[in-house]
Amino acid sequence: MTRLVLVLGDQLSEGLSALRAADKDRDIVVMAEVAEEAGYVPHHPKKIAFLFAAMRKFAQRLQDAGWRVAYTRLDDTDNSGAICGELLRRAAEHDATGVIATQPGEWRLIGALSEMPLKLHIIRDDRFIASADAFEAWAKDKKQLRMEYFYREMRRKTGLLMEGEQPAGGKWNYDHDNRKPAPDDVKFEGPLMFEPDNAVEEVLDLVAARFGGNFGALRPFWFATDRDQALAQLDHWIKGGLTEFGDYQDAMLADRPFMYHSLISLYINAGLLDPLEVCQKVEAAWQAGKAPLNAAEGFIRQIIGWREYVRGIWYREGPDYTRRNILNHSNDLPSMYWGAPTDMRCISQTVAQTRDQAYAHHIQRLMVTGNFALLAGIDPWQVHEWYLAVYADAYEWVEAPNVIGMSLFADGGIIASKPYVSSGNYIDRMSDYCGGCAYKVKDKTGPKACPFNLLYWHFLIRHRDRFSSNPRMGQMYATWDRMDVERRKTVLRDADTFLAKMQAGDRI
Ligand code: FAD
Ligand code: DLZ
Ligand code: SF4
Repeated sequence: MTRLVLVLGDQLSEGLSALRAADKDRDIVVMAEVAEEAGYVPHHPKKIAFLFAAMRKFAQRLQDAGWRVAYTRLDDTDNSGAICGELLRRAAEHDATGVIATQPGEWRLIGALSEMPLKLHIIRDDRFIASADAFEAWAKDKKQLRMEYFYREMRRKTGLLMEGEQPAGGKWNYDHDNRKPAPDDVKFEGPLMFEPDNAVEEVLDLVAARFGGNFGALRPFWFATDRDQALAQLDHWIKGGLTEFGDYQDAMLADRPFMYHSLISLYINAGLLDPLEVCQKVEAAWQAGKAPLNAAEGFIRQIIGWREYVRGIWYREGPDYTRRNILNHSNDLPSMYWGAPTDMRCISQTVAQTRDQAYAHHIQRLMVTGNFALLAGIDPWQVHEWYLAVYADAYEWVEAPNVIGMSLFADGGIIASKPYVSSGNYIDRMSDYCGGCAYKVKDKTGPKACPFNLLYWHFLIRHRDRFSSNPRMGQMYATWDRMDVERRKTVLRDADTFLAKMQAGDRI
């Protein structure tokens, strides 16, 4: 009997568990560009184009390898508009009895698939190193799920950067050597930019016609759209960017959006690169003396540590995670997140870069747009939808723990032991944004005061009951308490004025 093998847009791996479980001679691979997936948030046009182009090329690759592929293009007249609709249509067409699928990375889709009137066999996505069971076994008796300890398990499990039972160089974590302030210049030229071929051009025309109104610049389009190109980007970065990656991981420069970052998350998340192969290549570069240990360790930690950890949290916390809002924040997302003019240079730079590239690096996401959203009390659901839409690497399994948990503390501290909040000082130290800003980072009160300076205290005071007993935050409250009473009143009053302006939709 024929079965259908579902391959989603972020499952473009030849070794996908669903493909391994299927039979080339009798089963049919189903791939579909559908309005529902392209529209559940207003995805950045570059993200949609990347996925459609990569899906088309992957389908061809499967066909070349002997698979029968039923591929639906977005503009096919009989396109039902949804993954489940396409499965039902293909099942009727081919008289198929059931569906094999690798577990999707969004609860929304897991729910929809399980309600379909077809026999469904969902298989674990073993592109992740830790299975849900392994994560649960690690998590179950712990009061706090700290990434660092999980990461050590992953090091032992993979053998990456291990010397027998011991971590290479004697330390598990070299972050102490990382996180230097922004350098004057960046020696790495940035990611490889691929010229669109005819197949990509065809997709770009389609996306321009159907999604041209979404936030984000479609062109110039330069993403890799197949595995060979993605591998070329990885090798290019290992040669040129890895050495300095650790040192300047957290630094931001207005005219260098990519700094020393690898720009591979979108390729790993879509399945074009395998996380373990990426780490093994980085380890090999260190072993060959081509990269320092602090850079190799820092990078490998992001992948087998953070990436695996957030996936584990996403699955463990379940479908309601994206609705968490422990701090009861309810302000609307300001229009500056969608490109409306703002006087805050750090935000306007990060948003402009996001609009142009569907990319911002970790610290821009965490300490600029995330930090502001948290301090300004923005509704986490709206923030979540924004991040899910605007970044080319965003899928719920990775975006939600980073946004709801790490950035907004809306999960009550499952991921972060304290909220990632800072005044303008941090941004000033790590970037060149503040120099050209209409606000003054040194001003703590008054009309020119950096909004981060005002909102930082406003946030801490709003949530004093929750955070003052946190051992890592006591110092912040002690500083506040030592401040002159009048000054404290002025800070809170100016913060209120700023928030009222923001709420009224005025330019901030
Ligand atoms: P590099 O800086 O070169 O890092 C190397 C790799 O490590 C990345 O490619 C990625 O695979 C992995 N990585 C690093 N940090 C994380 C992390 N916190 N979680 C998971 N993987 C990580 N990453 C996504 O892939 N998709 C998202 O939707 C996403 N949303 C985020 C939202 C917020 C608020 C924050 C703070 C972080 C988010 N991240 C997300 C994590 C991180 O910002 C991106 O993985 C990274 O910026 C991708 O760029 P890069 O490939 O150049 O990464
Ligand atoms: C993000 C996305 C988009 C924009 N379009 C499609 C699509 O048309 N077809 C498809 O199979 N997948 C798409 N995706 C990725 C899915 O949304 C993703 O597989 C799920 O959200 C699970 O992570
Ligand atoms: Fe951002 Fe404040 Fe610096 Fe302006 S002064 S760039 S608002 S941190």
